[in-house]
Amino acid sequence: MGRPEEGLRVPRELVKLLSRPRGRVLLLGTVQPDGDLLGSQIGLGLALANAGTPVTLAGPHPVPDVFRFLPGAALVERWEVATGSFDVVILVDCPDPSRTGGLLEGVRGATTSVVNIDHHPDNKGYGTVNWIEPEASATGEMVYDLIPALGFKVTAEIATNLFTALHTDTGSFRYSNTTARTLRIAADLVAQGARPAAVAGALYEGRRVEDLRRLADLLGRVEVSPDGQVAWLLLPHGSVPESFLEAEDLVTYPRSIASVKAAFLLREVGAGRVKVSLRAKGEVNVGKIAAAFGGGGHANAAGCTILGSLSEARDALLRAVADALGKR
Ligand SMILES: [Mn+2]
Repeated sequence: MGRPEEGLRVPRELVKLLSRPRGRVLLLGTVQPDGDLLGSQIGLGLALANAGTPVTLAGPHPVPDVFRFLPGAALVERWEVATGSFDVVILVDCPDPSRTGGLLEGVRGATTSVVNIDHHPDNKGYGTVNWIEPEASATGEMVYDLIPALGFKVTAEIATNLFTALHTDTGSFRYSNTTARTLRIAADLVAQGARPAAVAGALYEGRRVEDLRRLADLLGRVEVSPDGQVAWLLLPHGSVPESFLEAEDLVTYPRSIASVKAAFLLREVGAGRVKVSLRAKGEVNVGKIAAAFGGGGHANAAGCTILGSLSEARDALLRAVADALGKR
């Protein structure tokens, strides 16, 4: 099987910059890296390394346990501070440089080329070269087209990383961003060595017994609005371990209720700060709601941080969703 014919147009300056990069090259991640970010970062990093370009992979947070199965995950260094500048810094799936936790400022010298490859519609365009494709289901789809455009090969290890990127950002090929092209790319990645059952097993069947019991307890605490259109889960500070949150996409459970049009997960992360994950099914644009609170994201998946108590944050979001549904 060949590559899907309707590939993305890779900007020429990007091809020029990355096919034979000069100097020190860094692939830089963000706080709370997800499967799309890591799969894209490691997949592109391996492709460059295999072609003879030494690369450094780093990010402000460690690779979550659930993604340690990715071939090459051990290459990703965790940096608290940046030590010295790089000539080329590549960011994937990163809409806002503040998500690098200050690392981009630390590695960006006067002549550094910053490459910004992303599918978030609200990307801030902070790169020297920006390639933004909001129609792509995952940044992994873009890297899939970029690697052959650079003249590099996709190995089984790279295919596994990119397949995981598509798999996680499409909710296992269930969400509305899943297109014929997404599935053709996934099929091609399987032909090139990605193993769907192994990826799904690593992502969803690695629970410990106590994690399953914790999940059962949390599902019992999902709340639903009287009209059934909004559902949410409140997590008080310190109530759930970080590794559990990284492995479980908890907000998908309130979203899974038939009548629900918008769902959110509210997580108290410290004194008066609540981190919010928002999900929708097409009728409500949660990217706009998140943006109103200083965050951002996609129409059906977004996030923000709200200052206040859990109940204050919940009430503010319920008002915002009611507005979006035209109910006030
Ligand atoms: Mn993504």
